Amino acid sequence: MFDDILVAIPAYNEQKNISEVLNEVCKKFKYVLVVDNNSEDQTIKKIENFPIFLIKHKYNLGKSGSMKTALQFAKIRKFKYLAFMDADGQHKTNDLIKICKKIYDENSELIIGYRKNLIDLNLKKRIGTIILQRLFSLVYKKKLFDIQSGLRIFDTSIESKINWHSTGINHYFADAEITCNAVKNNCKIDQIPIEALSSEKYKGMNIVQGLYLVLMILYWRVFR
Ligand SMILES: Nc1nc2c(ncn2[C@@H]2O[C@H](COP(=O)(O)OP(=O)(O)OP(=O)(O)O)[C@@H](O)[C@H]2O)c(=O)[nH]1
Ligand SMILES: [Mg+2]
Repeated sequence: MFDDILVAIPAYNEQKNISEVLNEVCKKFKYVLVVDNNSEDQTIKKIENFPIFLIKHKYNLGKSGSMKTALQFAKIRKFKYLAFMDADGQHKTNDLIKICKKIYDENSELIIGYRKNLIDLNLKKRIGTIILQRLFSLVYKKKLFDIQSGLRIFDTSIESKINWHSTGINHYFADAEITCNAVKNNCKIDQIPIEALSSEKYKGMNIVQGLYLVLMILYWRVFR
């Protein structure tokens, strides 16, 4: 099972979390790729004994760049599906399994794991997520609960439909851009609830990035 799925984990300075994440994921998935984004800590050392694919960026290309690398690798190795999960321990392997099963069952093109425990997020993040969700529904005429969730899986054949450009300071926006492009191009999308750990130690977007994302959501709707 899951032999046609590549699980990609973009990682940047995750020495504290990456071993635990890989411990769980490698038990359930045969093909796991870590894209190290030129980490300055011991991330690489922590993963050297795991049976995974590893690509190391010589320069930091942002999360978006790591996702591009993963997609290129998945296409070259002919994986039908590409799943993403974060390296910081916020996503659970059980939820990864759920989105993978769902894409098999529903024959969807994109499955997004949405954080159902928004209540656990701090007030700033909760309000930000709700505003984004409302704006998205209004502009794209589709109800999705968590457009920028990092836990997702898609069929690699939709590559040209979801092609994302977020780089530089908005390198966090790739997930949201993929979602917007997929909706605009009528991809078959489903979503399922997931747990997502959140605490003060997690950085998240600041208010300026949040406002920037709002503008980008409008821009993608009009110009893509
Ligand atoms: N910050 C950052 N993260 C990267 C980069 N490249 C890959 N990542 C990984 O991208 C994932 C998500 O990054 P986070 O900074 O946790 O962003 P987030 O999960 O949206 O925000 P939080 O909820 O605050 O954790 C993590 O697994 C990072 O290791 C990068 O260049 N910068
Ligand atoms: Mg995180």
